[in-house]
Amino acid sequence: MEEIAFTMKLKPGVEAEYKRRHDEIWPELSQVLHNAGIRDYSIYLDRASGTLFAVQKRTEGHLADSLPALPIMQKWWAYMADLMETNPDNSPVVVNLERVFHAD
Ligand code: RM4
Repeated sequence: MEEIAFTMKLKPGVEAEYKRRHDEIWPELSQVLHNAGIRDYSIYLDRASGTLFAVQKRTEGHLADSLPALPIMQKWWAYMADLMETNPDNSPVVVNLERVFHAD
C-alpha cells in the first residue's frame, strides 16, 4: 500500500460545520472510497491557517483516479463547496505533498 498526503483549504469560520459533515459522512461515499482502494483516510485541521492535512493509504491497483467522475463524489464536492476552497468543478483545491521523512 502506498501512503498519500495532501492539503486542502477551509474557509474561515466553518471548522465546526466541516467536522459535523464529516462526522455524518454519507455511508455510500465511504463505501465508494473504500471500493476505490482508499484506506486509513484521516484529515487534520490546522485551525490557525485553515489548512486541512489529509493522509490516506491506497491499495495496489487502487482506482482513486476514477473518483472525480463518479456522481456521488461530484455531489459531495458540491455539498462541501461552501466550506472549502474549490476549483471551478467544485473539487477541492489540493496540494500534493512530498514525503521527506519516514520512520517505522
Ligand atoms: C473532503 C473533500 C475530499 C473528500 C473528503 C471525504 O472534505 O471533499 O475530497 O475525500 O471530504
